[in-house]
Amino acid sequence: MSDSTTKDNQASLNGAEAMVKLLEAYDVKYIFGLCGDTTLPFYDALYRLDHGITHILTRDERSAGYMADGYARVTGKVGVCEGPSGGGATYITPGVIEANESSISVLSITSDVSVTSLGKYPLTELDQDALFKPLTKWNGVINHPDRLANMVRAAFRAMTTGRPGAAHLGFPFDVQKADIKADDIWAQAEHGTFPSWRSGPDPESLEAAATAILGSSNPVIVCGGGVVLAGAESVLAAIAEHLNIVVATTISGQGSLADSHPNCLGVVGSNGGVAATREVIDAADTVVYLGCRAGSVTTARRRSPTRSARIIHFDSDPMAVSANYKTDVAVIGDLRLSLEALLKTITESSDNTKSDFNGAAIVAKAKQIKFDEFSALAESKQTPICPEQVVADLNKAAPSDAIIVADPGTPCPYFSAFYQVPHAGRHFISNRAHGALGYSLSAAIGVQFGKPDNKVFSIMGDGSFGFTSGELETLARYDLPITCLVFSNSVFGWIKAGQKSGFEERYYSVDFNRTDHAAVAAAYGVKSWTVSEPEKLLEVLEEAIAYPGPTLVDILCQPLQDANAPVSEWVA
Ligand SMILES: Cc1ncc(C[n+]2csc(CCOP(=O)(O)OP(=O)(O)O)c2C)c(N)n1
Ligand SMILES: [Mg+2]
Repeated sequence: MSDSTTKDNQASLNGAEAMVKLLEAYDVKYIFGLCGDTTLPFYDALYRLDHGITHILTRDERSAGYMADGYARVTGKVGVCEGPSGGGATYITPGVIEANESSISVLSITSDVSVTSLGKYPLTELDQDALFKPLTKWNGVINHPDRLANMVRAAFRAMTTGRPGAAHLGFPFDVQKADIKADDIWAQAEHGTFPSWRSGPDPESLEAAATAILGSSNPVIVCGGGVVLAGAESVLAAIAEHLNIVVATTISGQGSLADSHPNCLGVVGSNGGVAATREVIDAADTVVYLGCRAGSVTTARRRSPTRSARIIHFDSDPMAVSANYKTDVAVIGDLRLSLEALLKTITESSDNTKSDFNGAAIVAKAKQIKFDEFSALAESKQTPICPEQVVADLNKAAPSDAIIVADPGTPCPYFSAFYQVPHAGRHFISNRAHGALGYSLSAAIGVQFGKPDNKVFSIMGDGSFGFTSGELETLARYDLPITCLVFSNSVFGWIKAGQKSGFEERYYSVDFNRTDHAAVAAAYGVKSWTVSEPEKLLEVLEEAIAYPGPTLVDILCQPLQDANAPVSEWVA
């Protein structure tokens, strides 16, 4: 890059170069994206400058968004994706909205037609401002070079402070080529990670929460994604142990406490919850939500907990509190700061007689019932292979540092309910905001770039495979040692299960042909296996995990509508 030093020393640089320098200043290490005409100056700046950023070429902008999301979830750094004007901008949107609704900091940059050509019908013209407005926490098209640096800083500030979220910057072709003053290139560095600029709770609300919890007879904690997001796992464990209280989670809240922790009840709600764990929530006189929206799936459409339970809700976003349940005590603030303050308050409380809520015993009883039923099926060796066996065998074969990325369909409820991770932290990821099929492979790729030393799995249904198979090329090109599992059942099984349970088995437009997923993977250069015999599964999984490159295991599986799925409602 011979001219990069010369350019770096100039008093002005062009817009594309300024963007690269700003991203570098925010310590961005990866950009996931796909090229286009209006992006040429930006790519040229990435080519010429010396910046320490690696561009990961994807095969679809949807994947770029999901990769940035997966990367951000495991690193706590802002994930960056990019695509071109028009089709690239419209294709990148699913990852942006998924990240935004999941409180994950993802910056999407889409190039745009020149500001001066607007209204003259240039190819790919699109009102990007309007498109991204409902999908992001903050968005804007950089319509003047003088606004560039400030808008980039605003995007990072918005993404990482308060409730984290996604941002979009439209980047017109002529602004990429326009002159920018070098002295405007600076970053507020702490906005490269999230959550940043944490703020603590009102001490009075905290006192009220502590008093309400200690005054309960049968309280439970339900954690959403906020605990892991805030890095509050160890203080939560200390609270759980001090109070011996039951800790349940939502699907997104997995990892708040290790699955092996005696107080960890596991996932509750209509997807991933089972009757035995739901009973624990229904029996609670107080439910303490931590960083949780208490939405339709978590609460089984507002039936669990019951309306009579007292609700205490901790969240950094006041809009999530009291959205579904009248709330007795709201504690608004960063989860880690709030829980640290709560721990201090309850350990200093004189009312220590009430600080044993018998949680470990309640959890042990419910889990015994849940896993007795699960193990019988997992060990049944029935054909087609039942999802229980897939979870159990992977749990046996996978290393304990594994990170599982699961698509909707069979993977999400089964892995949420039954896969046991012996550590707290981000070991399970699923796209719970919109649940779009085809998320997991790309998100797993982003995860692997963020956590190069962890074993990463993408678990998908065959419907999801159809959405994402092009990205097997990316997997092969970067030679990432991710193992993909496909639940092959030749059906959009989740929907068929809904037709079975709610529409008297009037099966309509849900079945499709079997694809030889292993052959498709092999064609992309991914080592693959097909498994139809239950006795072979564990051995193949072990072989796939030991293989140093990308692998895929295609499993002929019991269709979801016939399985004993941990799902109580098929319509969320
Ligand atoms: C993009 C998108 N379109 C439609 C849906 C609705 N949907 C939810 S689950 C599901 C079926 C999933 O099928 P598959 O991936 O084969 O998994 P299975 O249920 O068969 O295990 C569908 C169509 C969705 N979640 N995302
Ligand atoms: Mg299927």
